[in-house]
Amino acid sequence: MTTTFVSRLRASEAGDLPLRGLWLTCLTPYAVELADLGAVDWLGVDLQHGDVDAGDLAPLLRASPVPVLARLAGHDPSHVARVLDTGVEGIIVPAVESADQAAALVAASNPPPVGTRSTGVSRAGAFGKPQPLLLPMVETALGLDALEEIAAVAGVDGIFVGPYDLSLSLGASSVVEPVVVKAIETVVATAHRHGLLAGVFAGNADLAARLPAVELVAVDTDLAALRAGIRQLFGQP
Ligand code: 3PY
Ligand code: MG
Repeated sequence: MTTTFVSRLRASEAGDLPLRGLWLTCLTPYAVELADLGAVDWLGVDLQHGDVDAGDLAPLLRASPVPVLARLAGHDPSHVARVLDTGVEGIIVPAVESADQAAALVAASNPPPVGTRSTGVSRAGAFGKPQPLLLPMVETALGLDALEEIAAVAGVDGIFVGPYDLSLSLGASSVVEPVVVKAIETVVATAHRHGLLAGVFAGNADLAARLPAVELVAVDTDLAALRAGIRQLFGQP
């Protein structure tokens, strides 16, 4: 892990602010190029929800002035490889619930001898980082139960929390219920104890104010930013 982005992430463990990302669900490369992303540290391109597909990644990467992480649609090894082939800085993988799943993701992300990822002509070959980050998401009760084992899998770089799915899975009515905030604290403390990065999707100012120190925070979505900007422009409360 030798990229500037990763060095900045590591440095942020020493007490700097987290690197703050915008979660991209619908913006086109044209909009990314022209939006003012001066205060944004990274883009999290969401391939699970929203309107963006793996085929949109290469143009988004060309347009983005900041590092791009992709949140995958699932665990399928061919999807993992195809996304990594675009040259993203890392992948955030939804709902990882066991060490076996985490190990399968390590295998899907790495060529032999570490894994089974095929090699071929790809954008990553020309522009990608040698070792993109692998960030499994813990966002279910099962994932919480398997947290120690997931964090201990060699090749996992960090754990990313999805508070919204986590709150549903824990039967909480909101992401700021104490049971959810406590679970987030546990995930972050466990990741750090294993020497891993920790990240959280916030999407809510009250939750952001309650978060423990982490390296990566996805502040909110592009859609939330658009809605807020349009409301503000038109003076809508
Ligand atoms: C969650 O909170 O469940 C997420 O996946 C964030 O996008
Ligand atoms: Mg989720």
